[in-house]
Amino acid sequence: MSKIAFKMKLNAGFKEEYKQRHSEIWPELRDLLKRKGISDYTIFLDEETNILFAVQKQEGATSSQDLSDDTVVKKWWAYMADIMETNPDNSPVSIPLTEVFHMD
Ligand code: RM4
Repeated sequence: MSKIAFKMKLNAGFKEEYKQRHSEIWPELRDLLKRKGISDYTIFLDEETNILFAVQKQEGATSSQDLSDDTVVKKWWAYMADIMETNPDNSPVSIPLTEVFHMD
């Protein structure tokens, strides 16, 4: 089990919408992430910069951002694309972050 982190960018003014949509995350997306070994997944927002900081545990080498071939993920990314910085395929621009400290 490893822990990874990455950042994404939220369009200004969409904090509440982002929270609302995630509070109603699709069960099929949640199930897919779990099946792919992803857990303990939290996203934080820096309200000053609109940077989203995601942290998650993964059982293998697959993160939530590696699932672009999955139909459910494609639909979710298309759903979220209007309020996030995205790539041409609607995937959120995701920048891996480097762990510099950890304490159990
Ligand atoms: C985020 C982004 C990520 C997804 C989570 C559930 O806004 O779309 O790729 O894993 O939602």
